[in-house]
Amino acid sequence: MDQQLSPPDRVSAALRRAGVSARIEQFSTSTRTAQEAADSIGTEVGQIVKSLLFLAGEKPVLALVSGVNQLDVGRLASLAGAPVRKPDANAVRDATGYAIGGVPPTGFPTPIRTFIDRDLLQYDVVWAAAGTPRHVFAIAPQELARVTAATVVDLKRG
Ligand code: 5CA
Repeated sequence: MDQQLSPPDRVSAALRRAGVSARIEQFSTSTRTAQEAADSIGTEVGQIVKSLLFLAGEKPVLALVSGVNQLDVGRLASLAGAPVRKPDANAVRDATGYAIGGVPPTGFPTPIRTFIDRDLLQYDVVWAAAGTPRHVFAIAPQELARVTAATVVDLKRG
């Protein structure tokens, strides 16, 4: 999908196709981790969306998790209906088209089954990666759930 476009432009195009007019912001400081993204943006870590890719058997599955939460991997496995494992960096790029630290919640070569952390829904706005470790976009969490066709679930450990 749109392989000739830059990673942020691919994310932007996917959002636009879904009817979302999100502005992608570029930072001179890192947004590679949830904490770094929160510091760069000047927002709460809880409002940062971690886009965590797993493999359920051979099928990619995506967990969108609040930056303050740790993913309950067992819970993801039961939702996916198969044991899940964390892919290596190459497998993440193969499935998503993006490198770790910039994996967005949408804009993939083929759709990925997605679950979203219920805790993200408490915020007016959340921030997700936009294809690189320096690009993010803001979106209402309900909109994020809609464009990713995500199932809203409790995904946190503990
Ligand atoms: N840009 C920020 C959010 S705006 C971001 O991408 N954060 S993240 O949490 O979604 O991405 C980092 C995640 O990538 C880590 O939590 C981890 O699950 C995964 N990761 C980091 N290093 C590796 C690795 N070597 N192999 C597989 N996954 C990794």
